[in-house]
Amino acid sequence: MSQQKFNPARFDAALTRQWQGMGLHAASEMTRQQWWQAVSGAVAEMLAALPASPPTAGALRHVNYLSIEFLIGRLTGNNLLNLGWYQGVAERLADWDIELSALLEEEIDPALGNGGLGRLAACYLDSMATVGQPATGYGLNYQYGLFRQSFVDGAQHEAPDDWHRGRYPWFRHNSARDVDVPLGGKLIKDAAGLPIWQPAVILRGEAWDLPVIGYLNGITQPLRLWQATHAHPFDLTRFNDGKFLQAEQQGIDADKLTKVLYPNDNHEPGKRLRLMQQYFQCACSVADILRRHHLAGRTLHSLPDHEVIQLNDTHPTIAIPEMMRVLIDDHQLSWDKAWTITRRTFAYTNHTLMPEALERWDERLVKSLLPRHFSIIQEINKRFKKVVEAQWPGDKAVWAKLAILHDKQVRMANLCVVSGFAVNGVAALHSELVVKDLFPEYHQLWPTKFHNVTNGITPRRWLKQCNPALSALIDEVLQGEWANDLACLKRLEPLADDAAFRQRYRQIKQENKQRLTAYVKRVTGIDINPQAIFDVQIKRLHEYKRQHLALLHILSCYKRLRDDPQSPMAPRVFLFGAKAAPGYYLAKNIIYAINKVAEVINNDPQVGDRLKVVFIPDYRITVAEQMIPAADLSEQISTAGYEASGTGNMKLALNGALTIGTLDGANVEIAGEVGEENIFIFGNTVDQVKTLKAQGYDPLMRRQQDPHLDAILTELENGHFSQGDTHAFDRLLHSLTAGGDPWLVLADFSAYLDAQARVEALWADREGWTRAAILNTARTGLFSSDRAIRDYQQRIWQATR
Ligand code: 26W
Repeated sequence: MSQQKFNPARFDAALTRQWQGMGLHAASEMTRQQWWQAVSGAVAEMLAALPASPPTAGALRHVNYLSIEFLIGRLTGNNLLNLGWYQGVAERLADWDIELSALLEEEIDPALGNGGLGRLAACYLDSMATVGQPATGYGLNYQYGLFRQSFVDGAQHEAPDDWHRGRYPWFRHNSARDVDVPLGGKLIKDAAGLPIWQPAVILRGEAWDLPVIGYLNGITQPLRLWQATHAHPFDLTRFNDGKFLQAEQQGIDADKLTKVLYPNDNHEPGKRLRLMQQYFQCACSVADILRRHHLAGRTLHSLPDHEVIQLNDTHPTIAIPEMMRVLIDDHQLSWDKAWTITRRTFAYTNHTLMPEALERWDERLVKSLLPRHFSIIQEINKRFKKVVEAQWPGDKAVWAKLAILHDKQVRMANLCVVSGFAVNGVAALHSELVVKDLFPEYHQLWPTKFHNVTNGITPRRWLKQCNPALSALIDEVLQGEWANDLACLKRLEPLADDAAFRQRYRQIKQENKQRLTAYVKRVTGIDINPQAIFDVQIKRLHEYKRQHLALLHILSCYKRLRDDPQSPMAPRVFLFGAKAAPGYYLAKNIIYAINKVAEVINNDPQVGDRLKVVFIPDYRITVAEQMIPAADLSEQISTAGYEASGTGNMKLALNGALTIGTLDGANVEIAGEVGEENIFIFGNTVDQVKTLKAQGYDPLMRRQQDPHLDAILTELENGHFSQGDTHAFDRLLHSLTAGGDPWLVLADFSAYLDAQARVEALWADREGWTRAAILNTARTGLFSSDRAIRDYQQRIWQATR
């Protein structure tokens, strides 16, 4: 299939229908927001009228990407770019004196995810459509996305993000795909002793589709987001036989089910509503997959030949027992047949090693909401126990690790590994640790089940769209398409030695910095110096990501400046973007500390514009798109072994920021690609972290031995940055000292300062810095999500198994 040309006459007609539908008499009556609605609605209508994408190409399995989050960001600009219609639409709008790029700012950013995992899902959909991998994304249509963040006297405040999904022009309610989903109730036995599930309530899942558009190839595939309502709301029979009342008694309320995205990252508090969300998403998706399979006239046995279900972390694990239930109870398959099909259909991606992030559900909760699924999990567990017993006879310790049901809990990751045909980590180092530290015994049982697929990012959004000036320069010198063939950026390498090219590259970075400077002024009122190093740390707020290590560096710079006002320090702007989970008090205290330190530094006349600290509020995809092209330095400073991959690191390097980072996640591979002279690596390695912890690491000793560090911490303690309040940063300080510094912030502090000194030295050599930045762009083509999807195709989704 090939690209569909933009048809201006059709666009005009569709646009007219849009403003007429608003009850207006002329296009000129539209407000700017209405213009955005109308243009998006018109393009969505034209898209819907295009011929359907070709059916599943012969050898490729259809990928069903199940994810509880899809952090898609604004769609209108991206869709126009992928359709190749951006110029055409811009020109039509110019006739009305409307500037397309300004209009795109009207779009609310659909924030249906927390962080990396959700954004990765969005990049993968983009790439699957682009490389021609048939796929459907399945998620939930939350009414409230990730909370809106603001700062009140430096402290994070959360407000609901009601993103008006009801009026989002890209949505299509595909009512033919709506499904009914049972929930709650009890298990009884039929005459033959077979279990029958009598659910308490039937919910309706409405299929709300967003188009995922391949890059210039005419392919459109759905992202299907389920939205819960009551099934048959006016069905009196059901009302009279007590179904609604029963549902109410069990606390099941369809209207609440898809109301809100849980603002959790790496921690699952075991909430009943969250489990209901997970099940609802899985039940709707499994029903839809099977319906598609039946409609194609295929037998159930051939399901794994045509379909694969990729689980984006463990959140959609309940799809496994749901598939078993449907095959056994609704289609009367034997256990063995159902198990063979299920085992060949599911694959699982792990995104984190942190124990608190590995989902576990109380048995009682699972049993009360999903009695039939619980009995299926028990059976899987029982049968698996025999496998373990055969391999490790009598070894209770091994079973305690491998069991799916343990300690009155259901361990979702174990269920995934036992039931799926593939398990993968998301960067080379992470995949190695998945095997060595997390699942060594499973690996012994099934060595070929384990894979690595290093994450990737879509170059369409993360270069072409967010950095148009650099894209135009690349267009000019490469003279060909690169946005779907990112490896060819390698051809830029020789230009790193070309002074004229360096000048142009630097000029683009400078303009991007100026743009960000204006944005910072608009949203924070702070003036920053666009000539300074833009030092950027953007990611969820978490101890392991160590925004507090960056804070210590800021304090160190500030102290140096005060101790020696003549110090030759390069001017720097520290830019942060991060949300903290609302119940994660230490993370919130770190935000507070950064904001309080910022207040003092930014208002110190002695400092002037040599140091500025800016915490940009409400970090989200749209803000990332402004910050990434303007960054000089990319902070990737997690404690080694804890950042599974990182993807911001890839976006920043591709846009020519140099990385300062630990040997963690994909940083290792980025270093391998860009070359060690073009990246600032520091700090304890995974093995050193393990050794330190085993030896009994003592942060207080570090403090005693390092007077500079001690002075900095003392200033945080003594109220210098908090108007005399000596308790303002208690949580943070406790964790760094008496709390044992679990993330080894103090252990890496001096190595971090040394690396920052290397940053300064290279910055002083403008040409050398620009050269390294160009090489970062040229050498990060590997991190395209197109490559990642091809890795999944080759290593995991192969047509036949
Ligand atoms: C509520 C429980 C929970 C547990 C884990 C919520 C969310 C998670 C995710 C695994 C958190 C997450 O986003 N992980 C990130 O995934 C990215 C994509 O693979 C990686 O690049 C990041 O390193 C990883 O932290």
